[in-house]
Amino acid sequence: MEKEMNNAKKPNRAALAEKPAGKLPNEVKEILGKLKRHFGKTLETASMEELYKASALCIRDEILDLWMNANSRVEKEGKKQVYYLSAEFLMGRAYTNNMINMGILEKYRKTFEFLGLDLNEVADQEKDAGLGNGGLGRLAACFLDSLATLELPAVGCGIRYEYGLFRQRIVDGEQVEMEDNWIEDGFVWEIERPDEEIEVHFDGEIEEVWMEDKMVPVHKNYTTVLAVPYDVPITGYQSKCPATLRLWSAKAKKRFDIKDFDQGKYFQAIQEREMAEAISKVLYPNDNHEQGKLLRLRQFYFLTSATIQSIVRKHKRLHGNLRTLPNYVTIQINDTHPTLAIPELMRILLDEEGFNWDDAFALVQSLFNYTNHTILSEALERWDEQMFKLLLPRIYSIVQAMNEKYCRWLNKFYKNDMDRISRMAIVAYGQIRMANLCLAVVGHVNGVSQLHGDILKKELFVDEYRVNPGKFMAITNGITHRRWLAVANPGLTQLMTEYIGNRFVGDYREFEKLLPFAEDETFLKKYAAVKQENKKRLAAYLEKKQGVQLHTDALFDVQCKRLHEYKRQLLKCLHILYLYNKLQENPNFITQPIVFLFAAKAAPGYARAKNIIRLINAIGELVNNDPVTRDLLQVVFIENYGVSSAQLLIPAADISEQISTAGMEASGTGNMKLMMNGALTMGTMDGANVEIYEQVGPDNIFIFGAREEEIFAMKRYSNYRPGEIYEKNIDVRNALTRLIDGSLPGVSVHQFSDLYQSLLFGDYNNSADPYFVLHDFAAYIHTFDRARHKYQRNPMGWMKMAVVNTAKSGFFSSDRTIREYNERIWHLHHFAE
Ligand code: 26W
Repeated sequence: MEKEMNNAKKPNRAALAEKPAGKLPNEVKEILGKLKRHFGKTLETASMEELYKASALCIRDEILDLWMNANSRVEKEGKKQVYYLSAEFLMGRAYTNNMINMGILEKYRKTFEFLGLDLNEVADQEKDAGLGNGGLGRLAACFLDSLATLELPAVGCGIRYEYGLFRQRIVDGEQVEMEDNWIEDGFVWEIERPDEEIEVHFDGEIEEVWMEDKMVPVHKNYTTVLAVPYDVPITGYQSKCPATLRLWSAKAKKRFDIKDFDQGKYFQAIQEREMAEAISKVLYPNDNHEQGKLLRLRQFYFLTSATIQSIVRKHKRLHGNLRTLPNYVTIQINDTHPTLAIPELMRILLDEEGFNWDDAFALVQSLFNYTNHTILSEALERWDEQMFKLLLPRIYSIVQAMNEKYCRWLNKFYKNDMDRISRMAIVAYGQIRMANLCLAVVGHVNGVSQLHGDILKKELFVDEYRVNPGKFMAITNGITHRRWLAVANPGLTQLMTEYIGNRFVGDYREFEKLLPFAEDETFLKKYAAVKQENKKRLAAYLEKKQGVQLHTDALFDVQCKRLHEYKRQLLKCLHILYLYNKLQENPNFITQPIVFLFAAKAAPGYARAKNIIRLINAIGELVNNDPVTRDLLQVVFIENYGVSSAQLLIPAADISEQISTAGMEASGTGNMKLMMNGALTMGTMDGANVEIYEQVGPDNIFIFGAREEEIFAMKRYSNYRPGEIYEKNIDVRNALTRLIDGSLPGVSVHQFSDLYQSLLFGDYNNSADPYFVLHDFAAYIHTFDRARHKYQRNPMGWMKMAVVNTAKSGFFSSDRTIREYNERIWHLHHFAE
């Protein structure tokens, strides 16, 4: 085959199609076979998309061999598995990633070369699986990659949303949301399992019925929704134990009773079908803001009931007795969204398996663990008690019973401190609080960075911490360096391989071997050249997608993440307005060209966040067109930020903006991706930034702004006065004034007055500048100045810092994170053991 391929000078699909099949390389023959069987096409007639699918199906075949073998061994040998329950899995594309993990990337690159095609172009046909909003969903995806790579038996369970997170367009500077029907043309990696369908019951009422010698609750008049699992094999690097992503899809139950179709019932039947199937229709696009919608509660019960029933069913088939379940299964709850798994398992144990309360509760306690991902109070999941009771009557009565026992137990500790106990209760003031339910039950509660873990103990869950300190821990997040380096940055991967070999792909500890080369000038030059190529790659993408021409010789400053006030995209906006103002006074105020790249989706209902997007685009129009600034400053908003655009954007960055108000970003994971790809962090001491600082040391990072304790104190004593900063600091005043004085093109003077107002005066439910933007403004300006001077005056010194960042980023591999979860919580054995 090698010879054949090398001989092919100018490959041409039409010419190849003429060739007798016997003469073709094996991979080509296989692709041809898939084209024929699945699409009735030949090489000549197939579209790029069909070529992508045909080749993906070939790759899938190779994966299926490993996966089926691993699954049967895990069952036969009774290996313990982790079930990672999550409402979101932000997977992105699988194609190139799978090829790297399977060690077949070069083989396929050559195959496509032989066909006269570029592998990257084929890979571009795949739609992103965007079944998540942001950090929490992407973390779940990185974890699956690491679980598979470390060969720890794992199943991720989620919802097969027909519509993922909306696609974002910018029209006249504003965000417009469009549907993401990612599954419309088929998803090649999944396998439907109709034989493992599960019934989930909603609504109705509970009746106590006398059975044998006791009263048993019986659920009557419920409505049934079928949950159909679709399994996706998740490869790991050189792994013989792929993980499984099991996504549940909702289906209406077929009506067999002809009487149901009597007059009148026909309409109702179809309506019920639509209601049932609405459950897995669409991912809620909110990030960090829970609205308590009925359909969302239905989604979460659907996910958790189907998952728990399938775990129970499988365990009974293999081992008979549910009392041994904790020897074979451990369950991680990704934030509170899948918390209903807890009362659902209680229900099955009590109502169907004859357990008494104490035995059932003990079993449940040893099975579940909970990860918290946010301390924002508006993100904490609470349900209206009446709504909950109507939708899930039996689950409600179990939660009530849990609450009673928990409060009684708390009363032993906090004697008659009713205020505190009602704050800690699961059910109170007409609401059901899911975080409190988790705290009352699970074995371990973890935060996602060291700082976040401390805040959980000292602030958010302080009362629970006093009762049960041993439960709390912090496990710092990570990212899979396969996707975020090997797939996203082939240039750097190749360079690293040249210098330290390729073992780092499977072993994150190898990253440090790069450290000595931070002193090696030849290496630094090559590293800089890779960065430059990545800037050009991004520029080509943006030119094609948005018709924008990037200044590729500039410093690239990148802020990419969900749009949220606490992440302070507004601080960046004020910074750019400040530079604009200074340049108006003095056109030589800076001489280093800077490109400011923003990428962010705002929740469709979050008006202020959407207005900040409008502001970014208005600032872009101002500075990109002003003759004084247009050669020095360029502001670009990248549309439709998601996993695939992140893979292009992150490797091109010089500066990584991580400027959240201290204490508010639980961890951040974009910060890790950017660091690994050699961007220097401009950051507050927040989330995992603190640990990036510890890894790279003060000389290789730019830290500024109020610390968490200071923010905490200002909030507590209500002594923060942004108005005083406005009075004293003329730069703040001038930047802010641009928001309301008609300087910004394309909008009315009133467009941004809400932003101005919120910073200086606050609004109906907030104090002025609740995220301390003005407080940190001066420190930010100062620190950014330091960074741009360094970049300009000593480019090789900058590259040296960048290399230190890459070399020290191994700690942030999710392989390290998963190892910690396993050692401290799950205790799974490696597949090979
Ligand atoms: C709509 C309600 C809602 C509430 C919270 C939706 C989504 C959430 C998530 C918990 C928000 C989230 O993604 N949190 C992020 O989790 C990441 C992974 O741990 C962290 O790195 C981020 O700091 C945190 O914001």
